[in-house]
Amino acid sequence: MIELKMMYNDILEAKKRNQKLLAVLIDPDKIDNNHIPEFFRKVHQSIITHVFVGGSTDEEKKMEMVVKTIKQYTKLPVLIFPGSHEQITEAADGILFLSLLSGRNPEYLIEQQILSVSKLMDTSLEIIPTGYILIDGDVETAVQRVSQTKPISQQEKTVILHTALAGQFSGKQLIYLEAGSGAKKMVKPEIIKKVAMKLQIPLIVGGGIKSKTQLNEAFQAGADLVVIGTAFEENEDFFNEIVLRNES
Ligand code: 1GP
Repeated sequence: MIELKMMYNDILEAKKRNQKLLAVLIDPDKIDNNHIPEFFRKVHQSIITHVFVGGSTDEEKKMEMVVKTIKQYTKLPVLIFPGSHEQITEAADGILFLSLLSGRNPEYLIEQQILSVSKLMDTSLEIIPTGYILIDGDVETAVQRVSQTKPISQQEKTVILHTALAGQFSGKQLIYLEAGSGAKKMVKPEIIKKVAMKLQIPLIVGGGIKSKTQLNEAFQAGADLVVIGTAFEENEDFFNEIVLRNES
């Protein structure tokens, strides 16, 4: 079978054109299915380009239902961002196939990946190998609790850079610098810049980004795609604030 990597190619093309991408992260545990149509009306009025769905946990097993509903209301690419293999659903367009490179827990480096193969081997989901790097956002995040790994301190800039490059050299197609959902501090722009200057593959940045100024800082520092979840959950008017691109 010839593998068509359409979504990944679009991300690469956007990077070449320096066109910045923005994903809304939807946590199936936190969204009410009935609210999805209204939520997407706002998404479509904003500069959102991608929809990520997932969370560290999916306690009510709502992932598939939420993704199916989202697919009814948007043509934006929907990628799952799973906290475990149990969250994988074919209803999405693709999956960020994550390895938690900042941690030393084999469960999230390879075990969950092996457990997901029975669902993924015959799937039409586009699989995008992603190096996931948890960085200290000044609060204990769900990723930290669930994965039982420690984030890398924002002081350890060289370790962060080398972890990202080790991911690229191992064949990851994306690197995700993650301060964790609800982080008090986003990944510092100087860290984003240091990684972006050396990395050749697209760079995703997320966690704790709550204002248009922070969003622009992340983009200017070199993030190709920014992920925002909590700020939209807490205030959907934020979609209006980010309608226009180059305004701070
Ligand atoms: C979490 O990076 C995402 O995986 C988004 O974080 O919820 O803090 O925006 P926030």
